[in-house]
Amino acid sequence: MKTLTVFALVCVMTALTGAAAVPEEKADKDQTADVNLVKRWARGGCYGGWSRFNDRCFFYDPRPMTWAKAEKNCESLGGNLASVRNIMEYHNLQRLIMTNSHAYKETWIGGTDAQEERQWFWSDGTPFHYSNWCRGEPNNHGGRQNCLQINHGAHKCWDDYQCNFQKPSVCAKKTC
Ligand SMILES: [Ca+2]
Repeated sequence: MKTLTVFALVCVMTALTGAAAVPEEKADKDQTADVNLVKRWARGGCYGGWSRFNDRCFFYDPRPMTWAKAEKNCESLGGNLASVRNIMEYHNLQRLIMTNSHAYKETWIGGTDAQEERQWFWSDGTPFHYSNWCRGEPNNHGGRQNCLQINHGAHKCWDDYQCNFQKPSVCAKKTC
C-alpha cells in the first residue's frame, strides 16, 4: 500500500510537471486541471502522445532515425526502444504504428545483436524470450545486420537489418 502511494505521488508530480509545461493548460480553471490530473494518473502517466498497454506506455516516433539515434531519443523521453514480451504486445505495437501512420511501416524496436552475432538483447535490459522472426531471419545479410525492425515483408514479422538505416521507431517506458 505504501509503495502504491509513492507511485501515485511520483505520477502526480510527473503530471504536475507536465501540466506546467503546457501553456494552454495553465489557463485551465482549477477544477478542470484537477480532473486532468486524475485522468493522467489513471492512465499511469501515459499522456502527451504515449498510450498505455499493460504496465507500459508506448510512443510511436515517425521521424526516420538510425537505431542508435532512435534509442537515444527514447532515453531522452525517459524510456528505451520498445521490447516485446508476447504476441499481444507485438500486435499492440502494430496497432500503434497503424493508428499513427496509417500503414504497417517497418519500424525499429529495441532488439540488437551488435555485441555478438546471434546473441539478441533488448536495450531496456529485459530478457529476450519472445520473438516473431520472418522465415529465414535473422539472416545477418551481408554480415552487417544487427538491429531489429518489425513489420517486415508480407507477414509483417521481424527482421534483422543494418542499424545505420533510418526508420521510424517505438519507445516504451514503465507506467507510474
Ligand atoms: Ca535480415
